[in-house]
Amino acid sequence: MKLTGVAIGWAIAVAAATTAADAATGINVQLFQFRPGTIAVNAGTRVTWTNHDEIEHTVTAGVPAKPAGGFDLALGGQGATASADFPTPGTYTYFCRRHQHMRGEVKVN
Ligand SMILES: [Cu+2]
Repeated sequence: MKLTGVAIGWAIAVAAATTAADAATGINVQLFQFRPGTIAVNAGTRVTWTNHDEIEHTVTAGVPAKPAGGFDLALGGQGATASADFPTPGTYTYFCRRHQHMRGEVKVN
């Protein structure tokens, strides 16, 4: 009984640590929005998008009139994830090719 309690406590601690890491470098795609819309990370960070919608989205560098070509990630449905590395400081705008009102920004320091 006591051992079970210890195991559960450990599992919760690991889950909390994982959530904190994801909050710093993760973006949720939900209800046709990138959340948060702007994220600030340090150079060299890998940013991961997670799709919570049942339909497909993309994470495409640039703006609809002028795709930047740096990345074009498919988020194939609910639960799909995709990542991009940001080695160079700058401001990187992105959008969804399927729903061009969906916009986001990664600020790399
Ligand atoms: Cu979309």
